[in-house]
Amino acid sequence: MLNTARHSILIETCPFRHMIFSTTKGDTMKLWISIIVLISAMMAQAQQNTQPYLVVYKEQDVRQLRSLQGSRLQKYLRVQTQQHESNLVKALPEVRGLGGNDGIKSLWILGSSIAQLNDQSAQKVSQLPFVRRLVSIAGTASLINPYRGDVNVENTTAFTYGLIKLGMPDLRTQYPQLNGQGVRVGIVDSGIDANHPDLKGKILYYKDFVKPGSQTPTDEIGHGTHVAGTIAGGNTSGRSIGVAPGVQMIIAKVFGGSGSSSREELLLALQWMIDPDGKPETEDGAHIVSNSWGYFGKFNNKDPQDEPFCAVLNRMRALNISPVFAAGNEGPGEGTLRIPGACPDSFTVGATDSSDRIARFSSKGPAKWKSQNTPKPDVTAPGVDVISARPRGGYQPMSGTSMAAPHVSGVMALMKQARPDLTQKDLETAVIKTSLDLGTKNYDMTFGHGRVEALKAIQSVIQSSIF
Ligand SMILES: [Ca+2]
Ligand SMILES: [Ca+2]
Repeated sequence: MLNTARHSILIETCPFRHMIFSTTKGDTMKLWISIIVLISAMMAQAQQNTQPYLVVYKEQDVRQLRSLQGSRLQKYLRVQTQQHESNLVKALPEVRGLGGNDGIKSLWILGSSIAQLNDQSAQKVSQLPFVRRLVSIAGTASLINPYRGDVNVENTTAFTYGLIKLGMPDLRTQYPQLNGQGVRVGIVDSGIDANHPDLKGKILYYKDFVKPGSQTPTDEIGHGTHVAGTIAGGNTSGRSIGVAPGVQMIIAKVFGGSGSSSREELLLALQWMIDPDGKPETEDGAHIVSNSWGYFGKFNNKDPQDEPFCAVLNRMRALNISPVFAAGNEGPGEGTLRIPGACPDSFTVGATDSSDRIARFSSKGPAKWKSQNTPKPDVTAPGVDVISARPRGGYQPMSGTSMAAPHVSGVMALMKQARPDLTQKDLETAVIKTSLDLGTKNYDMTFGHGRVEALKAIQSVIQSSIF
């Protein structure tokens, strides 16, 4: 509310004051409203010129940072980032609120903040002594759009063909207690139908990045529900659709009806998976994060350490989290991977069909970075005509590497339950070593190390034959 003194100063300094005093009270009000609208429009214009940047702070003790892992690393990064953030706001208070948001957002996992900056403020921030550099994170990423699966795909067996390929019927017989219980799997996707009979009661946390604050799980396009079904779905229909029906899911809804999202929200969603309740002292983060999205484009002008998503995946590994990513549906050409599936720290999955042939659409390696070619994908899994859950009940077939990745996330969950003492990296190594070699002998850029075998992977860690 304006007090009288301030009101009079505003009028005295207003360039339109003569007009104000020569008009009636009603006209004065209209004029003021016009001025406010004009100023708002000008401010909006200025804000439109902002773009999201990663403000990367200088690390105070690089040696200490490299020596830390797990919760100690998390604590160190949070404290350091918080200190830098308060220094940033002290030095340049105007940074807070630029671009119309509530202020800068902490991306502590990278010792960074996300800030909306215009050219002028970006220049100022980059010159602060505690800022290492600014990285633009403008742009979007999209769900890896599935192909509609064959509606005539057989639907009478007790397991989907994908689960049969992995060896799940025998696994369930030999290890009936293995269902992923006690393991937390994160899914960054289009949300979920939380009331689907095969998924009900399995959501530990849900966060809506599309409509912040919305508590009710939703999924407009069905992609996230399908992925969740392959990881955690039960068998209420009489057929098992999920690899690990006992897991608890941590759902980040980042993709709305358009299937596209800002990179900023995706970085924040990956970070949220580490500490969903916002309390670092409670260990409630995801052990595995399943991702069926990415962005496609040339990235041979940079190296992974300069790509924020690759840097986040590297930190997730240091926190003992497996980031599983779909390779992309841009095959069959070589070098067609999406980011983050192309990042060295991604556990990247291509798609096969019911005859163990590569899906034509499955993206192939290598990941062509500026100074290195990274061999990808790591493995393949069933991804053609996969039947899984559909929003509002029921089931539907979909095809894509989006459908292959959750099979692998589910297998990792079973392994984590069987051997919680092993690191995620150990479990991935076991998945690789026990996969079925396809295509040319040994590793190739089409099938990776091979098509995943759940039963063999479990046997290898339980018997510790490779550790
Ligand atoms: Ca926590
Ligand atoms: Ca091979």
